[in-house]
Amino acid sequence: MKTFIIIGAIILSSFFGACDNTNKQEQKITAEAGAENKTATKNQMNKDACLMPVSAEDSAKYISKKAEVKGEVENPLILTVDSLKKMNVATIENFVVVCQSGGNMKEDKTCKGVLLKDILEKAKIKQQNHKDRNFYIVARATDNYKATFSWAEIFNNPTGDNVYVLFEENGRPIKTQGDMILICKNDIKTGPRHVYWLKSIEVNRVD
Ligand SMILES: Nc1nc2c(c(=O)[nH]1)N[C@H]1C(S)=C(S)[C@@H](COP(=O)(O)O)O[C@H]1N2
Ligand SMILES: [Mo]
Repeated sequence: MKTFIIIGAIILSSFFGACDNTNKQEQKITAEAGAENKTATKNQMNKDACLMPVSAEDSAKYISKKAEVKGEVENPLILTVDSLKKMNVATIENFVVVCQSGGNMKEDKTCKGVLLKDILEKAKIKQQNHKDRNFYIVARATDNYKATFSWAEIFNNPTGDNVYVLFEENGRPIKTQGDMILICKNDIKTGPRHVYWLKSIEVNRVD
């Protein structure tokens, strides 16, 4: 009789144990679904934010006529459309801005700009020696939107031949996103490192 009771208790406890487990699994699945939903909502919100047209009022207050090149450089520069025109100007064809969410935001048949590499060579990064090459470069806009590049990307990688400061789109000066836009033509999604209202290019050394 005693044995039966013990066996019965074991069976019962394992049954409830299993139930408890199932419950936990269900809870976990519900939590995961919740997180996925949240990510989906967030993605949608990001997409909406990217698709939101910038009002004329906002662009008027954010437009920047100058872009400063500063930080760890020997010759700080102030870039303007006119100063860029005096440099080695390249024409870029069929440049498409693709948001991180996947949407096509803008297509330029043709645009004109100067390589960031040429600009930084003119500003001359303060390299103390051959191994002093851990710099990061921040392209910043007046609304504090920013994109980051590394020294190696610009000076020791094909990306260096794809990063431009634009001053003209489709044969016209850049108006609402003006005066200059920094782009990285070979990025998978070109939206994130497309910095309009460009106001500075800062060179920083990694400590
Ligand atoms: N200054 C600034 N640049 C920015 C942004 C911004 O909010 N401010 N948004 C970025 C995002 S998320 C995308 S997808 C593209 C959109 O470019 P478009 O406005 O030309 O379509 O610009 C990028 N550059
Ligand atoms: Mo975006």
